[in-house]
Amino acid sequence: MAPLKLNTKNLTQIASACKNAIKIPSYKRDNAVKEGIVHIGVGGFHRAHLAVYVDQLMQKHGVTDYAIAGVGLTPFDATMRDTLRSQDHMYTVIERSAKGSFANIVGSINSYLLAADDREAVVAKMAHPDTRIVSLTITESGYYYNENTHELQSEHPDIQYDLDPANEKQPKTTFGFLYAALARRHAAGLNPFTVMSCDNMQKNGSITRHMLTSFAKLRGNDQIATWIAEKGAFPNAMVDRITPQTSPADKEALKENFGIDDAWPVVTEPFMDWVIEDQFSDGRPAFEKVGVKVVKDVHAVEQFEKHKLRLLNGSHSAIGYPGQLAGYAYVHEVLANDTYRTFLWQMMQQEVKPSLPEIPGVNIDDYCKTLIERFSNPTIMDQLPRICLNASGKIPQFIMPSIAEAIWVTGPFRRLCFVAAAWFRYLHGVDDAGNKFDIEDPMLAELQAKAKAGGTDPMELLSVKSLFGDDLRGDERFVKTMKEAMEDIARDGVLKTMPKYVD
Ligand code: CS2
Repeated sequence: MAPLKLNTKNLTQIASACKNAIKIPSYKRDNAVKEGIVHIGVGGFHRAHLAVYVDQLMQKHGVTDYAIAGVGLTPFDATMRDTLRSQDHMYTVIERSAKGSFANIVGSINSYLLAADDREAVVAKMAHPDTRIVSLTITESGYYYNENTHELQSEHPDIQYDLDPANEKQPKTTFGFLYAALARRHAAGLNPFTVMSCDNMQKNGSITRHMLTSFAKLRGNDQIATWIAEKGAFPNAMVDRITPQTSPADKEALKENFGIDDAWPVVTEPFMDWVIEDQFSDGRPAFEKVGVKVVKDVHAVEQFEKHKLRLLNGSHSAIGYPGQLAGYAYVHEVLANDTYRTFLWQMMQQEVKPSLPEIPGVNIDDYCKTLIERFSNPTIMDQLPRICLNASGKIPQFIMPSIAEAIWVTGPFRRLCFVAAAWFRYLHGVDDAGNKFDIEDPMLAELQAKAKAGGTDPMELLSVKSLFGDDLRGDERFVKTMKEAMEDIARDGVLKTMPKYVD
């Protein structure tokens, strides 16, 4: 039988055609529900994470007030708009592991707005009384956060544009939209919505709070800035689910195995996790009913964030940059190399673990073992270029803090330096076999010029203060280790060099 196009009309037929081996939404949608969450940045991760938790709330717990209105801020999001509209905003989540492939159709995204189509409509949606939460997956660069000063990049042309009162109805950045909508809610006597960051950043909520209140102050509106600071809520959170980019083969497999024609399904691992601080300014759904850890103690959240960012995302960087130089394409391929796997294990155990806080009930060694298993999952085909994307927002978050803490306690850090050195080499855009590859990074032009000027001397790149601050450059042991790793990689390549970094 020909595959059935995913849409509301075909839903029951899809379920019966695959003998109900697929979960479909049986809850109310469209005008029968309220859109309590507006989400900016509907990509693979959001569709495999928050939207799945909300789907479970709607499916199993009869929640009707927190359906999601998706928002896309970039022109590239037009494809997501068209795809979702053509499928009544539904899509398939395919979970893959050694146990097999499981498909769920998710219906928690109820509508979608592309900012470029109508910016005012996005502001109005956020300002609507039904909206209780605005959630974000806008990547590190979407926060305009200066890692060195910890302040908003107020000179950035996008922020400058949004700070001009003449543009208040036509914002460009997340903060422009949040500010315009919150000012409108303030005038209407509503509560501020909760701004819920779902990005991989230590203290993601606190950073969002600081960036937004700084924006409001610079906008010259102290009253709104104070109202946001006092009445607003910005929960910190640790989010986790490995979600590769969807490939054409994934769409074909869905047609073949489940008879579903979905223009943009999501492939992910079975594992998912979310720890969030219980700070909400205008209500929230009972996330804990679907397995989310909603915790009162902000320090506990920060500890979970630290574990996850430094062990999972840090290891991903260690797989990504050296792995791409070595010519690998997928995460599981890297893990199949014994030396490389040992390198990762020793980096986590000897160089990252010592600076991590103990969390009651969490065994770090078990956590590391689970990570090795998750990375080794060959069925999800997680792409190295995905892991390597936007490194300037990742290395300072995932690798440098572990190095800085190892420096303070004179602990070991040469493997972490190897990863940073591999990134510096990666910035040349050529792998160890001489093959060119593409790099996506908002700071690419500046960083690539410095990588080329520096050669095997790390000082050129380490002088980028917004990424590395001022302190690291002054540590002789660190600079020497970086230089050695850069020379090793330049001379012999990653795979020949790696045994030197394994005990
Ligand atoms: C990855 C993350 O892009 C990256 O750097 O490490 O997307 C990672 O897959 C998720 O954070 C897993 O929760």
